Amino acid sequence: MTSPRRLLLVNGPNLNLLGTREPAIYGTATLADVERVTTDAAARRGFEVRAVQSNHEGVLLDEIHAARQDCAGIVINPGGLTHTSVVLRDALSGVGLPVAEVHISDVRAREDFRHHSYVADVALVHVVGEGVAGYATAVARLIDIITGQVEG
Ligand code: CA2
Repeated sequence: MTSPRRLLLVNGPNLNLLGTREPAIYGTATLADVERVTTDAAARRGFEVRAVQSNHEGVLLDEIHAARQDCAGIVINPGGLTHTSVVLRDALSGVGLPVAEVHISDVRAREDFRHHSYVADVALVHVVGEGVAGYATAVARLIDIITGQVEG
């Protein structure tokens, strides 16, 4: 079967609050802006995007599992689950799709507890601290891997 030209975009807990608070850390863009930036970047390469945001870990797991059926890769900002969730990591590893991990803020320059990511070593692409534009970077790098233009 040929690889579907579709990506799953996953935004984790609290990212629905983007643009409403903490602009010094996360900027002023909203979740809708994030989804548009991601969708436009994918469209430039002929891919579509299915976007999900949830504050419930189980919903995110179900969406990741379902992506096996019809997606070629996953772009994920796991939010705070980045630093806590073995089950999210296991889901990503379990579906076997290429993963790009995105963080809007520079987690390396923030509190110590944000320095560890359970997702990092199951992701092939890491984009940190580029703001919302980082989602477009992640899409481009992930599609390069999916289409075989860069080794994963
Ligand atoms: O920098 C990122 O993208 C993060 O994944 C965002 C998470 C944070 O826990 C990670 O350490 C880094 C938090 C998302 C919450 O976003 C908010 C946005 C506006 C107001 C409140 C929360």
